[in-house]
Amino acid sequence: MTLASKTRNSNRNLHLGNVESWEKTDFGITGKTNHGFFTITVFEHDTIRVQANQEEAYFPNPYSVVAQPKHCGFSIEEFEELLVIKTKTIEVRIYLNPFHIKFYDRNGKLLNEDDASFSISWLGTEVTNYKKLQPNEKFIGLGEKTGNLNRAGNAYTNWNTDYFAYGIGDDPLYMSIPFYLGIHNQTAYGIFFDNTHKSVFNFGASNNRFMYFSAEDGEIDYYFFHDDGVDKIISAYTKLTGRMEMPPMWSLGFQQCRYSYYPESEVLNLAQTFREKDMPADVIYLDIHHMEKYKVFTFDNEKFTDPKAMIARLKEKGFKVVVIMDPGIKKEESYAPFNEGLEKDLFVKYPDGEIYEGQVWPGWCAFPDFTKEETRTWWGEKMKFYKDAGVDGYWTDMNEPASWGQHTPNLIDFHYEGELVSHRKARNVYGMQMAKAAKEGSELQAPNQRPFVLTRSGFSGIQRYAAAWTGDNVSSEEHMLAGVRLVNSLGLSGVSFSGYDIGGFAGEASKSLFARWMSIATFSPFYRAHSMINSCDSEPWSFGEEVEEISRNYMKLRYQMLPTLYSNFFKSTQSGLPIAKSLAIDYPFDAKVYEETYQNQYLFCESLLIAPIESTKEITKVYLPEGDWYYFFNDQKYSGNQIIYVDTPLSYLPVFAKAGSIIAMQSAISHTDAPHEEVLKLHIYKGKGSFTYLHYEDDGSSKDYQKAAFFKREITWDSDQQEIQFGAVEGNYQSAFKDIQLYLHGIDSDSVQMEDQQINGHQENIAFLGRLTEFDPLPDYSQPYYEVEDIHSFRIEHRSTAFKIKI
Ligand code: NBV
Repeated sequence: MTLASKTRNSNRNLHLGNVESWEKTDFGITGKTNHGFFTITVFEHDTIRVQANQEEAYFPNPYSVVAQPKHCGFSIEEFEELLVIKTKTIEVRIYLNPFHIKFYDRNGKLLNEDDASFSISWLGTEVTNYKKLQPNEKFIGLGEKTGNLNRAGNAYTNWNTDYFAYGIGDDPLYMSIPFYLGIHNQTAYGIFFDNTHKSVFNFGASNNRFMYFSAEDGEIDYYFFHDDGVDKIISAYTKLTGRMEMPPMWSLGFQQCRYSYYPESEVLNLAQTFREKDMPADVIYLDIHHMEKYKVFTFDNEKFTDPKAMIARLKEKGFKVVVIMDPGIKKEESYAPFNEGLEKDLFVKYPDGEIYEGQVWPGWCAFPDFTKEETRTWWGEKMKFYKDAGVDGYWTDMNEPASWGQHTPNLIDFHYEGELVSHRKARNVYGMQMAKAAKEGSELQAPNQRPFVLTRSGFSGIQRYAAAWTGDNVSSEEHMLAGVRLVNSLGLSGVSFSGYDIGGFAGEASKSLFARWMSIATFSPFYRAHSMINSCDSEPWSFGEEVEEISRNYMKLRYQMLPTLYSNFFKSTQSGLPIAKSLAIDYPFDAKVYEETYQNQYLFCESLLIAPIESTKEITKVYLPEGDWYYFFNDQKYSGNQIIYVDTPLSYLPVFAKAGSIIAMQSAISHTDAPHEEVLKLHIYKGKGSFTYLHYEDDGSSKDYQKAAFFKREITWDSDQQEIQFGAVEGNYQSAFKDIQLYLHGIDSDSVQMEDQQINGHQENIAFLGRLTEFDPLPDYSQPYYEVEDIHSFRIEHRSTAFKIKI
């Protein structure tokens, strides 16, 4: 028998082949090759979808994409062996023999091209798209992945995995986001590979020919994004997969967790200690010991005799409670959730109909099939149990799903919105669907209250349902910095609200490590300390007086920054851009930002450059990109495009304010609901030209902002006119601020003119170390470290009409 007459050899690469026929569709083209089928869809002017399969049907992931293709005007030209689709932003060249694609911008610059010989291929069921490596191409993103900011030369697997105490180079972790950006030749593009099977992204590891993305099974279904700017590409990706909704204000405050706080008296003491020590905080977590035998939807009545009364007392002190929810439902005859799940057919099953059981904390458990709507609704109804006790937020842990043994059998069935698929296709979306159930459950129980869900596992689109944290990190200097990269990478991949366990979950932090971690995390979107069972006390006062004072000062700074932080969260809900922004977003073509020494640096809330540094270092190099920068603690001005040395005693994290930015602050408060002084403190850092800060306020907790109950306005500094313009207010919510205090950084003036009113200012040592202010990062007994530059400051009345101030 000749090779050709045998059935196909699944151990040899099978290319999609030559195009045999094609036709136009409403949104692009579709066609047949000698080994399969393909469809190219113009989703938007900046977004092209490419699908290919061996059979004439596609089985798209129903979970990640929330947008529909839009008629945006495109053309199709036909040449010999080539079809060209043009939108106003992208040109797609589809070569017919053999099938391969090249993407160009509208100036004819090559963005991305298939390896012509292999482009889309199969090896057995494994499907791959091979893309030629471009000269000096950098790769960023891919969500929760360890390693360097630039992923070139490395490969990564997407397979959601419970990984206790992972190493800083280990992969895969808990969450998979198969979206990356390529940057080369002064241009950038993005690719989202929408296949939920275990997938691999190889950015030139072990070869110098191509990068590829492949999945164990399923089809090629990817979205190609291009526009001018990394920011616009992230916006296009999040337009497709959705953006976070406005979280409750309290979830931006400091959060304290431990595995686990109990009994009741310990939880109450913890809350009391925060208040007595004047350390602002908003949230206390109840980890798995709050349950009876680790059974979800129960309280251990010995440890917590009256959870409702306890939570009510915590609320009086300004604390919210977040409870953990693990997916495993204990197999126990008298346990209602188990019986209901059986009765209503809500659990994951073997193909012969028997319930799948795996072992987790409660022992042998059944697993709710969160890929089924009925299960998600049922789960949400069960959450009444927590709502009745006064719980405000939910923490979905172990939702990879994790189980002892870590090898869930692949044959088990998941509903997958009716498709009925195996674990191979469902695993990566399971955690996201549990988070969805928790979010919708919270909304079911309290319809006008914004939900807060924290998740460990997720997939593309998870940002619509939950904040994320980076799982079981370790108390080490390297982990602290790796956490920053993980959060920045999540931000590049659509997940704006994320953070890491401050102090490290596994192991024990040294005094200095904890202090430094607290200061870095002050500039993290999600701000929570957490530690492992049987580890030493890890509250911010547990490491001695100096660490306590440093922590307090940074915690207060966080609460002072809330107006800016909240406004930035709002911006992120609109743009999908992160709050902690890797420098690769604003400076993608600056090679320095990818260097190992500087790759951890990022912009927080657009205006502050944070340079995370180990607690053991007394001095560090910082790379200041293009522009001018003011050292945050004394206003010393530096020009950009240079490397500077900065002293880093424990109390001073290297932070620089960007020249050409406005940072809005308020007085320090003990929790987000506590009253402030009603003065909006606007710090204006002089830079070139004009720049705008979008200020946003609302009630911080309800959904009324969706019905215009917000206060939003642009505040612009115009260098040429030497004036600050307060734009018209949008929305019908009243600002919480009665006055505005202006702080002019780098602007020399001792009086300002507001309409016909002359306002005289004063020189003030407002930088954050002068003893005069509340944001002093230094412990009380230490000497000021820097000389503070004088800064002009003026108090004016806050108005809701548009107005200008002449400097
Ligand atoms: O629920 C206990 C822990 C939790 O504290 C941690 O944050 C999770 O990542 N959980 C994992 C289960 C076991 C950890 C060893």
